[in-house]
Amino acid sequence: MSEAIEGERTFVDKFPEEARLVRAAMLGSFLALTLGAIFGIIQTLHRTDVFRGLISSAEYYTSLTAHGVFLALSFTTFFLVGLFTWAVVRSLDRPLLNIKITWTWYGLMAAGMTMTGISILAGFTDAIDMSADVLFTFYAPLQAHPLFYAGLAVFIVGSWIAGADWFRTWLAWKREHPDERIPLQTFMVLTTMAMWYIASSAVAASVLIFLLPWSLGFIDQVNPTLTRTLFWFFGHPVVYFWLMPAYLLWYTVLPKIAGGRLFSDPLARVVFVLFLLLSTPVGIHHQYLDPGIAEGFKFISMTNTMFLLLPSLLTAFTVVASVEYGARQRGGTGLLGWLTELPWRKPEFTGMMLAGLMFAAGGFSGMVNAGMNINYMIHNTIWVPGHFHLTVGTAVALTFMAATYWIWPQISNKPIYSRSIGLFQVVLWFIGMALMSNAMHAQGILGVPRRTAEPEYAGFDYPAGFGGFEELNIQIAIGGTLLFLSTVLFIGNLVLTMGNPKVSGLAETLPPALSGPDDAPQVLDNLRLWVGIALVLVVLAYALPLGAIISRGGLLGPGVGTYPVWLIPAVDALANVPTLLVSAAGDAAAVLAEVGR
Ligand code: HEM
Ligand SMILES: [Cu+2]
Repeated sequence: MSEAIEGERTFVDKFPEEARLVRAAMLGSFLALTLGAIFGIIQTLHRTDVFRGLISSAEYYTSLTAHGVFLALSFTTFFLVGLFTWAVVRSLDRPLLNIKITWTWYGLMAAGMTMTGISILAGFTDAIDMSADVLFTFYAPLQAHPLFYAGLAVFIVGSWIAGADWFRTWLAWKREHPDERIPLQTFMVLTTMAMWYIASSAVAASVLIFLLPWSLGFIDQVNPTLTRTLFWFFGHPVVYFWLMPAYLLWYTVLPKIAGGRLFSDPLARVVFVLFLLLSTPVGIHHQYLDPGIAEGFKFISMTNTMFLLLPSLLTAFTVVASVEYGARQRGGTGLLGWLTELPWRKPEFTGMMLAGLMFAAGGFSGMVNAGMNINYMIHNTIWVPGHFHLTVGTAVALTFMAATYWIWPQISNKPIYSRSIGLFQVVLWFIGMALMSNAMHAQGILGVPRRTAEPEYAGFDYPAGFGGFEELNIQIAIGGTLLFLSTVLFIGNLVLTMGNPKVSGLAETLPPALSGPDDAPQVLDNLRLWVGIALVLVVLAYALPLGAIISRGGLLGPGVGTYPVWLIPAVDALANVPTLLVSAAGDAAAVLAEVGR
């Protein structure tokens, strides 16, 4: 069944240096996954009161911070920088410009995440006077050790250099191929990174200008509404930063595994451009309940959010059409009969399909989150983790795990240790998540809070509905346990794979799309235009709310003026500059007049 051709060169044969980097990035990602899953099972058993012996309830928040940071920020980002490196080098068919720069950004990202990780984990011991139990959203006035923020800054700078590395490689390719369209995978990487530069600039500003100086004691307070708004300016598009690599796999790899070809290259380009344009000006939809932001701005953000549905619906259509084409190529017929012709025994296929299915469910609960009025019903309840374990926790995480079964042999020349365990593992994730996430949604509707070590309150009973609080707790605990076991199987399988001997004949090629890039209007490849429009939309969505937040709450909180106290001498000096210039000009004129006489 495999279309691997004996003798054809794999990615690692062609680009050994780049393959090493891709492996290192993915291993970093899987280390974060392992740590995150350990905290995941600990906190699941803790909050459901199945087992509270491992951590105290105060330490719950350290565990939750570690879980959020290691999984949402570290696991996802390390995997995607590996994937993007593979995608750029593979689709341009040329090596990166300077592998030393590549290792530099990898080193910065790894160092940054290590710094942040240490600051969080130190919270478990009294031996070191350091903690960062601020959760992955690090809202002020919760304050972490400076190492936490410094690590985040270093991590983000590393990711910026990574983006520059891929842009430079593409520019070099473009000089060699002046009249060609940007290859689809590279196009996807570049649009994603353009979005990432816009989005991450806000969180970098929040960390470097406010939170880091504040935790170092240089400034006394910050404006919490401002730092939260800057966080969510980044916090919404970051979900597309995780999702777009999964889309890259669904568009370019999944159809091939299904035995077909991508249905439409132009449509895929349109989707990525739409994400670049629409994912940033919507972050305020995470702040529907924040005071200090006018309702009108929240309403605009909600409207923009609804537009974001479009590229996801386009994706559902294109990906399903491509898979159906593959099934029909393999002899599938009938309205739904073609489904039986799909390669369900391949973990990479089944994993990605189940991930896509869960994403659809996540889309529905996401619509509830996005509606300004129904959001009030589920805000800050366990419904919200129920939602994003379907999206980032499955659509993204399960796609990445499934893709590993396909990509790892090509970046290492080692066949997967056991593909049957792989298949079992992805199905187990699906079942575990169906249980855990469904029960979280149901508990949320009963009003059970998220981010709470002991959500059962003395003398208070939650209303019953879809099963009571206790019954749903059991479902969450069983689901979480299955997820943890699935992670153990994934990591174990990979470790055993690394011990396999190298073989040849593992190469896989990606076929061109049915409707190729030449059918796409040239303007789609005009990245400058799209970045320009994206920036205009950001200004339209954020200039007024940010202005209002700063004028009402002060740049550094109420009563602290509009700039940091430690900047006062510099600002005073700057304020004097015009006066000095005018008097200097006056003096000069007088001298000139004297000379001229
Ligand atoms: C091993 C499987 C997993 C288990 C058992 C698990 C369990 C949980 C539970 C029970 C919570 C809610 C805690 C609370 O609000 O009190 C939670 C929160 C969270 N999970 Fe997971 N999870 C798993 C995998 C993942 C994955 C793969 C991701 C992302 C890629 C993820 C990202 C998050 C995030 C971002 C939070 C929110 C943290 C916060 O509120 O600050 N989880 N997880
Ligand atoms: Cu959002």
